[in-house]
Amino acid sequence: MTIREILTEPNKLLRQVSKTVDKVTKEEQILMDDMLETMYKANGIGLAAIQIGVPKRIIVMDISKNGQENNPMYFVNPVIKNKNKEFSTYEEGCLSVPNQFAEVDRPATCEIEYLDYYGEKKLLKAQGLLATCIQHEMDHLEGILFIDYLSKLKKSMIIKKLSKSKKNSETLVI
Ligand code: GNR
Ligand code: NI
Repeated sequence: MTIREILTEPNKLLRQVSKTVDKVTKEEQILMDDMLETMYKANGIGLAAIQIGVPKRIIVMDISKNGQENNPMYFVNPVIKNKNKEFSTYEEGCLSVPNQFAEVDRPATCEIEYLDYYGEKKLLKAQGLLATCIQHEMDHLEGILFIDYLSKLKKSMIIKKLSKSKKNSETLVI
């Protein structure tokens, strides 16, 4: 397994719409293994393939608590079948928007149809953090980041901060 670099905003690749996977092959399984390892290393609870620069409709997640046994979840070509009319609010973060957090409203529950690690069709009924996280990840497949739901001012402040810290880290390398 390989740890891959996580792309951070601003980066045009993160705005790309990811492509449907024809078939879950060994190649996709290796990608999912790498994504999971990369996500664990970064202390994240979810990761979409585009965050490591691969525009495929693939997501990995693990929302198990620290100290609990790992519970990796794999989603290929996920589709939302049902969304609650009621919303709930979570403070979200994103590995591609480092160190920035903000409250986002999303449907409180949802049902997702997807292919699992072995290419088998599954249905997941999600609520709570699971529902929030899968919706956050599915946004990545459309090139959407959580900061897109914030006011223009908040969003531009965050992008400005991230651009600055990117510039600074470049300077350190030189
Ligand atoms: O690690 C993550 N935590 C998180 C917290 C609240 C809502 C969504 C998330 S997903 C995020 C990892 C990530 O960026 N996935 O794309
Ligand atoms: Ni994210």
